[in-house]
Amino acid sequence: MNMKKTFLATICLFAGISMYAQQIIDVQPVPQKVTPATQTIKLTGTYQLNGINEANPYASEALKTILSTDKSVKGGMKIYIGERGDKAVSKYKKFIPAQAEGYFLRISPKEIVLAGYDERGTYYAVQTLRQLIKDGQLPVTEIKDWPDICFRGVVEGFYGTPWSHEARLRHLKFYGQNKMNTYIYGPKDDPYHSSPNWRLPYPEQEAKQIKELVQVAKENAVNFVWAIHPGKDIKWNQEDRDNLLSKFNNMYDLGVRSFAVFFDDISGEGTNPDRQAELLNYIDEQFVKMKKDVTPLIMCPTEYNKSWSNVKGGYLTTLGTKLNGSIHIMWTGDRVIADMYEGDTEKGGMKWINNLIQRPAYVWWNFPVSDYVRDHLLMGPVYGNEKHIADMMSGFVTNPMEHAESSLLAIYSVASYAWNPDDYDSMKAWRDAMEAILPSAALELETFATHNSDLGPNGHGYRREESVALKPVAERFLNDYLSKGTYPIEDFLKLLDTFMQMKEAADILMTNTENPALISEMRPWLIQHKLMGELGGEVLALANAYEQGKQDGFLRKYKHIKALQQQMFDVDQTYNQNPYQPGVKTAGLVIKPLIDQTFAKAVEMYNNKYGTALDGNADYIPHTLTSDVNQLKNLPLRQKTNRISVSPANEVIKWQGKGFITIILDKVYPLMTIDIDFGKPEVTAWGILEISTNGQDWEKVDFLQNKNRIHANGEKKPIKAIRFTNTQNKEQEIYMKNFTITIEK
Ligand code: 14T
Repeated sequence: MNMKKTFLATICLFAGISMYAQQIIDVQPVPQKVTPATQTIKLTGTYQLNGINEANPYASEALKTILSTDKSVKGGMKIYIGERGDKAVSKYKKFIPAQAEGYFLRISPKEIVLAGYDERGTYYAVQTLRQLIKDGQLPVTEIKDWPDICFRGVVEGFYGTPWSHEARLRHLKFYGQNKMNTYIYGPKDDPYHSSPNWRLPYPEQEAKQIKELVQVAKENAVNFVWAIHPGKDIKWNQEDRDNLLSKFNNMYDLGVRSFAVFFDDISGEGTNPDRQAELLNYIDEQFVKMKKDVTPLIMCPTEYNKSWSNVKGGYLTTLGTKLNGSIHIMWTGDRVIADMYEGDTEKGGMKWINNLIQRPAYVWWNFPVSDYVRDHLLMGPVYGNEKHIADMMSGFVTNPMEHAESSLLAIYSVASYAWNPDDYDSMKAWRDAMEAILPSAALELETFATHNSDLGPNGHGYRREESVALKPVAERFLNDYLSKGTYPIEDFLKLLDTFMQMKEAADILMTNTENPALISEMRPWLIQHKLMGELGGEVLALANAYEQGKQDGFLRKYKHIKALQQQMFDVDQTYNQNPYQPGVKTAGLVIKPLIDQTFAKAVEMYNNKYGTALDGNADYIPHTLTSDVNQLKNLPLRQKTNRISVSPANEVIKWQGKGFITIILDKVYPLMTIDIDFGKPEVTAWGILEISTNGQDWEKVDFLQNKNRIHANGEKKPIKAIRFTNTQNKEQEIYMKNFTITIEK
């Protein structure tokens, strides 16, 4: 520093200003326009608060909390807060971006200005200010900011245990802090949301909680959207119209001012688009527009993704032409689980759907929802949605996991994406999120999350990257090891370090007390993760013992590895025992295959050299599934003791004429029973069940069907394969609810 600068810095210090090379303005979501800061100011502790009583009261409240004072002191640091049109900020009117929810924030040695385009804007200005305070200092800067997507938030729309009331309260606060303005309440398992009770008012206790949620949402600048799911049994008559309106009025009395009607996941009469449109327009005209303070309706169509829609059938076109222009239509993309892209009107993407529905779609993004891969925790970075498509959607909401606290990781990134997609940085948002959720162990959380992001094979075919930095190392190591039985020492050491880090991170997280709700959700996966790290280390030690020619050392490690594998199996069989995808899977994409293959190779080499017959199998499933039915062929197989089953899917499966599904066992077993549930009666009319002893010659099996359940007795016949075929030429629509083979082991 030269003399002049020192002098200046000294003066600044006295004035409570300090000079910095260039302050980094670190705000999430990334603001649209920021002037870089070259100096900071110190918060003085006394403030002259101008406009505090006219501004959005929740913004004022938040400001007072941030400053830890509600006193306005003459001569204190000058703060101006308010909305465009308020006296306190009238001088700054021309700086306020003309955008809904936009704001102008100025921090200068003279004053702090928080000027919103509207009430939300002011609230967001305060949230930005909150993020900028570091160690009692503020950067001198000007920010002009606004959201690129109108509605940003979360739809609690998954199957499984709905979030607790406490979790929802915590979430609403988090949304406000991260500039999300929407929470759509639509848990599939709330009977008052769906059939049979959608017509009835909530019981007292639930009503009270919803009232509280609405209030807390309001305090945090969030629209609480209450969704109804009436399509399973709705009658298209005046009585049910009245029922629906009276339920909405009921919810209105609890404070709800935003509404949605979901027609997803139904069949029969309820799916009629003309009727749906008539009903929605009726609600729009008789309720939404009459009330004046109710926000535009949102609807989820029956054909809510491209793969399920039949354009010729005209469902979406009908909604597009008939639904009032103000009604939003939700959309999950080209498939149930899909990322958003611009596309075109022919092939798919945003343009495709917007063209049909004649308005920008309201995106329902099915990530990180894990209700179809419940043995996985999805904690990886949020990526995949294109950046330049903000003006092609009216909203962007994420459907999260039933694990509320763990979902905040992805929600944080979605908040960042939906506010300013152009400046969204997936990795930065992900790391910042960990800092926000678990500051005391953000690095350990990153280690854990790095290896808990992929979903594993699943019926929707949606996958995520995992263990990205390690992947090239793992590939090189495996390549060498499997082909030559040797490995580069650097790779060995890098892997060893990774396995150690996994163990450390798991231990540190398991004992963390900063965020007990998060840790308790993660606990089964933490236990499994620690074992995986340990297993990895021991498999490397095994490889090393072989290389060194240490037979005793090898056998010792081998024994330990078998014990660790058994423990991991036990964890998988003990924790998270839901009926869909029970168990606990971690690090499944890169690390587990690496460990398993290294183990198998080391054991194989050992067996060859010493003439032993040690078992080098890890826990992979030895049986295989084949099918020419698209929606069946990727369904994973599972084995639990002596029961081998096809992983069930939620969706309607279109099973073409002559289509088959075959399960081939690794060897011949005595067959005990076969149990199938395709969610349909009278399957005999179109399908046959066959077994084979050699995988080539087939024998028909008679089965009994009771309602939807099919049961066949195997009489301990030796079998190698089982097959079910649609013998007709006609397509069948079924559900894969259950397909289980019980063998004698
Ligand atoms: F309404 C929708 F936009 C939607 O996505 N609905 C469900 C949602 O509740 C669920 O959490 C999500 C992920 O599984 O996907 C939809 O659920 C399904 C998916 C299916 F394939 C419901 C039925 C299905 F057949």
